[in-house]
Amino acid sequence: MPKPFVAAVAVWLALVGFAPFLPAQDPARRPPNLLLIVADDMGYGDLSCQGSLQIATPNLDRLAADGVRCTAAYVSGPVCAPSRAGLLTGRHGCRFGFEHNLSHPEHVVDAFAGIPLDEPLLPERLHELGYRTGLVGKWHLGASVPEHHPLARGFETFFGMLGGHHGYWPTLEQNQLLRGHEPPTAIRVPYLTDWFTREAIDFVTAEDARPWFLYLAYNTPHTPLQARPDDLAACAHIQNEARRKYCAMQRCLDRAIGELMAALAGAGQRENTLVVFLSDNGGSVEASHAINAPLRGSKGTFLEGGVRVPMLWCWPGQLAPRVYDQPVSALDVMATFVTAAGGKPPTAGVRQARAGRPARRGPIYDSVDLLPFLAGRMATAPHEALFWRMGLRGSAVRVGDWKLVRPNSQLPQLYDLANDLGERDDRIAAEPAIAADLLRRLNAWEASLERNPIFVSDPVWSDYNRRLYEMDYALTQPLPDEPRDLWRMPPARR
Ligand SMILES: [Ca+2]
Repeated sequence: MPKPFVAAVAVWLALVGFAPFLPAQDPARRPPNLLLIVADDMGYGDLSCQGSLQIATPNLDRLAADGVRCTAAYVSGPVCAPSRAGLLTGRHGCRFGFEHNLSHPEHVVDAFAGIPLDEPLLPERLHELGYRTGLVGKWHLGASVPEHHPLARGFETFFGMLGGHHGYWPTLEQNQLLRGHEPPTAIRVPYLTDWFTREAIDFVTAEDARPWFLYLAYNTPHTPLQARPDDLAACAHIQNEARRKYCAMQRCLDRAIGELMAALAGAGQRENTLVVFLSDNGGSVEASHAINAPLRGSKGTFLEGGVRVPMLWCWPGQLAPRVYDQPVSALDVMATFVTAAGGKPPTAGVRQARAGRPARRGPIYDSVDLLPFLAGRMATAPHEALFWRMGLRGSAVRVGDWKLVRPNSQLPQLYDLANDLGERDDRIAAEPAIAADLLRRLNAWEASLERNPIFVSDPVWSDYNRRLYEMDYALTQPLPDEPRDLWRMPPARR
């Protein structure tokens, strides 16, 4: 059959609405499916490919072995909501006032308790590029006005919860789950991690010719610590009860991801799907007994254990397996996905024109397309500097191997990550010029932010945060049957 005729028929079929029945496009030209899997509060050291001796994660290890494992991947916030706000916009949440964990005190204007509505989200960008877009799991990016709902922000389908946490054994009487805007009418799968996986499998195997983007935002292994009995039994050797539950939840998550990957392969989509896996912030050492070893710190701090997370990129045939050590950011997911989808993301670091604002006062993006770096076509570092701030907790900056941490509860600290990954040797007195340069950069970055925080979290977190910095951390992996309590927290001062 002559090619022009085939093309004409294809155009005609598309015009009259038969696009779903078109034969599969050439895989080399069809944009990839994009699967973004986010774990919640997972410790840097809680995968076996990251050194865990207590938790076997064969399925995540396989993604790592078949793809790129980033050892210096950062999130833009040390807690859930600001990290996710950066992830889905490609902009540091501080730039648009979203720098604390989402709360909605009485005096806050409803529309301020979420991502400002003039910030386009990744699913909106991908939807415009012809993608089918879905969210399964945790939203936590605003629910106080209808315009904050995931279905109003670029997702065609949503199953999950609008808030920041959820019990793992939902009942019809007790759950905060929604399918779209409606509560579920049946408990489809008893354990929530498995239910989300079931929904994700349905999404990725649905009959639809369009490429898809799925944001699979598990709340696992965030508290409450509630595990399946079979996973608990498999972790019976772990002596601390909280740690045992956490490890069991982690075991379940790994198995779930294996099931999802098998479904993807069964649908013939594995080769044409770019999978990214990361945690939204560091492990919560106090609440969950997560392990961030060899990093010091916890969720909530700007120490490495708070903001450096496991991150895996897997795209068979496009990304050769390797370990990548340059600093990268979850902020980069936006530009990487939009570019892979055939779009053009805003250039990082350059003010953009936006309706109602002159370009000189327009938004700055922080998102860099990582594929040339991860594929080895570019050898330079994707970022010159990385910044963090939560007004009530402090701020930090990393340039090269140097990192300045400015917790509100303590004096500034300077660490040489090349020689001191555990951040135990404060070099601020020995290296005043480096400290001054980093402080200058941090101040300049703060001066570039467009807004003050549009809401703040409860001040009670400030004292909690002090204790997180004063806590003793285990910087080595616990043995499988470790008997010591590695998770002691200093007392509150009140
Ligand atoms: Ca989290």
